[in-house]
Amino acid sequence: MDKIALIYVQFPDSSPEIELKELEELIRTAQGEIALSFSQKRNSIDPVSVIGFGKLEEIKAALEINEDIGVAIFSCNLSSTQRTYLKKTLNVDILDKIDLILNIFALRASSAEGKKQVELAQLTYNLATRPEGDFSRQGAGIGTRGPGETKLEMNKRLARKRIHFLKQELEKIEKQRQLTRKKRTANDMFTIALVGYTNAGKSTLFNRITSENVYADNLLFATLDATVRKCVLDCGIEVLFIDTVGFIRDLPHTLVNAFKSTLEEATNADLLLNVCDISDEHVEEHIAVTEQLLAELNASAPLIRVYNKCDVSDISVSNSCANKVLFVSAKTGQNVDVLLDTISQFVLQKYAKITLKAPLFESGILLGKLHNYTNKYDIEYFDDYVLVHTTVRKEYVTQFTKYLYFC
Ligand SMILES: Nc1nc2c(ncn2[C@@H]2O[C@H](COP(=O)(O)OP(=O)(O)O)[C@@H](O)[C@H]2O)c(=O)[nH]1
Ligand SMILES: [Mg+2]
Repeated sequence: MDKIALIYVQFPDSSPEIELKELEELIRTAQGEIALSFSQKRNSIDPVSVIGFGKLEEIKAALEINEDIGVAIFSCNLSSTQRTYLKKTLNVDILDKIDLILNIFALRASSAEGKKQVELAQLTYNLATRPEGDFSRQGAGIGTRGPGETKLEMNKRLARKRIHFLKQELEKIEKQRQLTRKKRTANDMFTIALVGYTNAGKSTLFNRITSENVYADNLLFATLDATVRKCVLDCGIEVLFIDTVGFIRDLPHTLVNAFKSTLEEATNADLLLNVCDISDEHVEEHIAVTEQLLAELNASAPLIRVYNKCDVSDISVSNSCANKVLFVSAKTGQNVDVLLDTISQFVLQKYAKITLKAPLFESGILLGKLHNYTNKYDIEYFDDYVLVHTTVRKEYVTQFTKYLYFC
């Protein structure tokens, strides 16, 4: 965890409560810990000191006492001049909200394309907002994370070349994608992605669902990626749950492509849970934005709207929409069982219970083949044949036509 000083700048039209909550969530997601927090009301940003020279002195003094804080995050966008001055005065790394968001994307980008998108966005933003001397620092902590192979000593000239290269590469990938759509591999598990705005409660719901249905080898997944966990549903089928970064309020337009790359797992999911915060007055707008972007990304999986935080809301949302609607509380656990039942029903629609019959001498071949699709089956031995009871995705049933005894 990197220790952070958060500096929130409040303008006359700000909604401090919501904005601060979101910043805190973003910092947590970026694996940072807020050690000090400052807030300053301004009508406009000072072109040099951002928050005023007096306030800056106060922060400087506090940072001198708290030597373990290495990063200051400002809630407003910073120019090159401001960064230079702030860094010189405060003597810590200076980041703004966009840097923070890009850091999170860098952490989450997993595909080659996603990494390139994020690197492109980072380089473009850095070029526009950083002085030459403070240009490129790639490392492990907040503010220094990058997804690509960016050289440590990169300067602006190299950055422009790299941006040109990345754009060309991304164009190629885009053309390629139009030719080949991702094919499902045989042993792909059913995946369920939690999407929606930050602060809607995705991670809380993710933890509630996956900790109550923990699977023994979850640790394996946990070490690989804390945002993917394997569970066994009550219906007996193994599934993967994926937590996503989530939509960020007022996401700058320049980051949209990089943001989309963080949703790539979601676009391949078999089922989407659009987690919404029912206590947020903008909930309907959030739903619309989320579902529209998913459509743009060709995420064709069925979607369940999950209205979360029903413990703190007495709004009765109309059930008129065509999609399935569920009211839950990730915090108290209310209705989470109903949600899991609904998920099970979706999953079961995709799977078939089958019984296979093979002569004893062929049972090895049959099981070998079955292992490509599932590790869960019951086997009954008879004098000269075996019966194998199992569950596979419906589209694979035809692979076993020869042995099909009961379906
Ligand atoms: N009252 C209430 N608060 C919740 C509920 N679910 C999540 N929260 C809170 O909402 C905040 C954001 O939750 P989080 O899971 O981090 O949201 P995410 O950004 O969507 O992953 C946290 O402070 C949670 O404690 C809920 O069902 N009821
Ligand atoms: Mg989260």
